[in-house]
Amino acid sequence: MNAPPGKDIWRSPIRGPWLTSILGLVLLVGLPVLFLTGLLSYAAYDPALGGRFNDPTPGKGILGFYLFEWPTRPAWLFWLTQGIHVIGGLMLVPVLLAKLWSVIPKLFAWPPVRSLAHLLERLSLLLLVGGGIFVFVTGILNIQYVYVFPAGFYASHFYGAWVFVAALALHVILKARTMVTALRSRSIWNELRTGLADTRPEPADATGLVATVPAEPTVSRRGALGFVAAGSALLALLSAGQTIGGPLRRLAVLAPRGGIEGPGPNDFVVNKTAAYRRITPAQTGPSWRLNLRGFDSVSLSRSDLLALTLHSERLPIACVEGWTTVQTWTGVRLADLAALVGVREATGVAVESMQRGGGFGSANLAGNQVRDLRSLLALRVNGADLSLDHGFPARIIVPNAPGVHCTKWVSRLTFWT
Ligand SMILES: Nc1nc2c(c(=O)[nH]1)N[C@H]1C(S)=C(S)[C@@H](COP(=O)(O)O)O[C@H]1N2
Ligand SMILES: [Mo]
Repeated sequence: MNAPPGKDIWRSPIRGPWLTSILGLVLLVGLPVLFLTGLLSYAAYDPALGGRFNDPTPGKGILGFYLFEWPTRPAWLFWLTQGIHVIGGLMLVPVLLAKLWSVIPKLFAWPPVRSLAHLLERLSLLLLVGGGIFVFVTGILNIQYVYVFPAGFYASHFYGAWVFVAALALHVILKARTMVTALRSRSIWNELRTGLADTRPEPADATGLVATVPAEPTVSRRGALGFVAAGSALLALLSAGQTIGGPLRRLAVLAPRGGIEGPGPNDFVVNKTAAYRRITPAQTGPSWRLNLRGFDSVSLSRSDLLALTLHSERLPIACVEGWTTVQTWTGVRLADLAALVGVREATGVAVESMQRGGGFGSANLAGNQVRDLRSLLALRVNGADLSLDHGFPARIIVPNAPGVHCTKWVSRLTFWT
């Protein structure tokens, strides 16, 4: 075989099929977990709503084949699945980078195309690497508060994930045998006991990963894997507090809304402030009314609402961006509000807020969410009136719903009969 230009640049003596395969194995376990929790997130965001949608993206019809009625129990399920998705995703970043590093020489494989099969394989790698980078970058940008998605985050990340997973499935099929052979070629326990002095290159083979002119080792395989694991652990430590809470919250420096929670009743994470969403004092003042529609129409002031039967529930707000906060909310049951306009068994509700423009000013909730007796139009939190930033005069709280459906500054509820 002809030598590719510059092939001898890649001289690390630890690069080889075993190292690539062990990193691949971690991804093979981790990526399906991310995919499944991601699918669940999307299902929570856009549950079966009987012909109505929260994600209006055209064409997601086919990919939405699995959507179902997202349950309201257990109340912490979305908290858990989304926490795993976001923290697991961050933890896989060092593994993904190490995996890419380990196969760099393949980018320069020579000749670039050997056969039709080889061409197809390389094209699938383009989708695999491109798709992988795309889903990780869109996910990280979103949790970092950087919204730069022309097609919207949900659509971009969701479609991207399907492309990535399809390419991944093909890659796994094509590489399964090589991977099994490579993993059998060395014992992980031996590697973890092998220091720098005894580190030798893997035998040259057909994978083209092993350096033809290996350099002296500067790190053992154990050292390299330890470095990757330490990177993952550090990312977890600096972000997990935003979902786990407690003292860990102080450590969540990588989470812009991890935030320290104060003793004040309203002193917990705010996602979008009233000022950011251009909610004016006039809108939230005494002239505010809640408009209810069902079989009848009713308009209620805040004092009308406070005079209804109030209920308190301790429920989380769990955001798709990976943070969760649990608070005690007090307000009127959505089911009671539906009954006020003559709707006994609502099949859902369209929630609208006073927000004009920007995202998340409205949401559709399914019938099971309206009928759950813990679902509230909250007026108070932790014994105090809601603050403006937490949605005063009234906001939605639904058990196990993603935070994005806990609409703030609500002005109208239209119950589906
Ligand atoms: N009207 C309106 N309601 C909204 C939002 C918004 O941008 N506008 N953001 C939602 C999102 S994404 C989340 S996670 C929660 C956060 O609630 P909090 O700011 O009270 O913590 O509010 C939800 N309600
Ligand atoms: Mo959110």
